[in-house]
Amino acid sequence: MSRKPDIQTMLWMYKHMVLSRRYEEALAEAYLEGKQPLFNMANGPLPGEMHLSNGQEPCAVGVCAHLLDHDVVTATHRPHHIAIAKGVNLRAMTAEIFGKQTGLAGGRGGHMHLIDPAVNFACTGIVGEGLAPAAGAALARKMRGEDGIAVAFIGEGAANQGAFHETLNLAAVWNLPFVCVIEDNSYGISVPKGAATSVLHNDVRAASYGIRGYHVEGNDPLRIYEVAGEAIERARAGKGPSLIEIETYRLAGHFMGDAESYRPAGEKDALFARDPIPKFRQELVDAGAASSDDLLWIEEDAKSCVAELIDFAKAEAYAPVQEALEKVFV
Ligand SMILES: Cc1ncc(C[n+]2csc(CCOP(=O)(O)OP(=O)(O)O)c2C)c(N)n1
Ligand SMILES: [Mg+2]
Repeated sequence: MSRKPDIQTMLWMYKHMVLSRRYEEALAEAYLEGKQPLFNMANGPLPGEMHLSNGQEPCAVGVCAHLLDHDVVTATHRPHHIAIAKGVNLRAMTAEIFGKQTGLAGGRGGHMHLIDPAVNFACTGIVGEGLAPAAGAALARKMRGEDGIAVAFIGEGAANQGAFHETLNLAAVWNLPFVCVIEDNSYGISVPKGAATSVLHNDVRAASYGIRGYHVEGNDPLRIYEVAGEAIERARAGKGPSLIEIETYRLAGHFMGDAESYRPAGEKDALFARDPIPKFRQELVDAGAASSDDLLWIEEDAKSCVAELIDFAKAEAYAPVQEALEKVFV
């Protein structure tokens, strides 16, 4: 049932991993403007928290490579890699992150609240909050007899929220075209998974709801692609929801400014040694899927695309102060 991606898809996956990484590097640089030497989160062009997803790119591309614009994706407070892989409008997304009025939500949402109806993508800073709306979207598609499935990305910490269990229960009862993807990066802020979750892998929880559970090791985009392909194909065929837990890792802190003192000595070095981007690049070369020209072009294209996005967003205008309370709950 599951299958490996063709060369075009592999290149698409690699390209979006590189774009995501360069995008977050540029955001990190802009984030630190005005925040040094003393780190003050309120300063600079990007005030507030910033959660980077570097290291977790394989999860986004391995799943989103199977999705179409009309499929719904909800994501988390760590959304950039998923938004990029889902095809969110990057100019409007970057303007949103910089708080500008041409942003996806008029600059009111910031980096944790990106919404792009054109590709059915939304994310939220509330842990576990994307689950029920994604299942609701799946229910709507089923009731209307429309094509399309819904995927909720969450962190492993969110699998301990009530919304996780309630959503999986109803998704199973209603046999929804729904896939829950858990990005297990081992930590919820500073809390290791084992201190918050009674089972080693959350996919075993799928059995409680009578749905299919998958566990993916290795942070490997190709393996994720295969497993997600099977789950998504089942959802499209009316065979019901599934749960995929992917072992991944974040190369950065929980948010920028995190001292990461909770990590065991040597953990960061070990993670960087397993960085999925150079690993995938080598696999593409070994498989004859990419020439050095292809790889150079992908790298250069990502860099110039990101530079253009940041310049664009910085130059955009903020919403007028008198409109600050419009389009928000007060
Ligand atoms: C309902 C809710 N509770 C607590 C928080 C504070 N909070 C933000 S991120 C986070 C940890 C989330 O961990 P996980 O789901 O594993 O995602 P990760 O940050 O590892 O990507 C917490 C507790 C929140 N935003 N929402
Ligand atoms: Mg986590």
